[in-house]
Amino acid sequence: MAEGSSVSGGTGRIAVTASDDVMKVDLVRDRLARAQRVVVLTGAGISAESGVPTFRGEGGLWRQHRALDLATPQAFARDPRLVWEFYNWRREVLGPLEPNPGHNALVKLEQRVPQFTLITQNIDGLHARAGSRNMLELHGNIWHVRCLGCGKVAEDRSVLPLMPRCPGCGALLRPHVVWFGESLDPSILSTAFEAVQHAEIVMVIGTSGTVEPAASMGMVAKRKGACLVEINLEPTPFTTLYDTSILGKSGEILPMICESW
Ligand code: BJW
Ligand code: ZN
Repeated sequence: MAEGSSVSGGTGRIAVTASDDVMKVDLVRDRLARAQRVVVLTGAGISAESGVPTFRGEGGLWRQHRALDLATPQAFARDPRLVWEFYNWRREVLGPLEPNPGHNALVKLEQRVPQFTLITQNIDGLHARAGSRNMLELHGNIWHVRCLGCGKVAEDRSVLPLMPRCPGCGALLRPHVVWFGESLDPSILSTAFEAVQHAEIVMVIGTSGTVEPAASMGMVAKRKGACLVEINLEPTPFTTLYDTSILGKSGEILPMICESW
């Protein structure tokens, strides 16, 4: 946690001291210990301490391209080789990376909470590697491919040729991830919103809160009366909405919250 760091409040800037943060950690831990239904929503920030570049931070560039410009159906239609080259590079970067203490703390939390749902926007598969079970991958998984012809989805952890083909029908394969303007899997999305609407506590961790529909989940939970907790390195557009916002690294804060019950 950043001692003496500050967060933008509704009426100006409020100093956050280390002792405030300790109190917030204690408060969140107590609430979690009593909760029956908890949802955790994660974004790229939770994997940052494993070495995964975030999208809107300094690591958001590949060669001269913005990562977000390549994560579109238009980019794939225009130049599938380039987009596959980009995803192959990401597979090479992600392959050796390990879950960090933040991922591991959420596994412990899942074991203690009667109804626990982890909703992640990440495609890196690190939550599953850590051992999280009841998990919804909103934006797909980089280790899965989907055939543009027959629609078959398959796991494939190799670095692929630049124009990989479906062994069944011969059509082009694409990464099984959700690009801008594409719909999320309706059954995953409805399960996620169902969990959010029934949660007593929703923790939003390491996401800039800029991408819909995940960005609205906190708001939906708030309207239903849930207690909202944010963990992020910096304030987000939703910080003032949250009941508790803890500024710092998820890999340091989550173990404090989840591992000392
Ligand atoms: C740390 C940390 C540490 C760092 N500890 N914290 C309504 C209004 C306006 C637009 C739309 C709308 N509904 C839909 C849209 C369009 C669009 C959208 O939201 N656009 C916005 C930009 C405005 N949404 C979509 O297109 C979605 N589809 C959809 O809704 O379909 C229906 C529809 C379509 C069109 C119109 C209307 C309806 C699909 C979204 C798919 C997103 N895909 C990507 C790429 C996935 C594949 C890939 O990875 O290659 O998903 S984009 C990218 O952003 C990726 C991420 O999952 C997602 C979110 O990013 P995230 O995780 O928040 O990362 P960052 O980098 O932004 O933030 C990291 C945070 O961590 C920062 O805050 C740091 O401070 C923090 N941090 N280290 C704690 N150690
Ligand atoms: Zn096929």
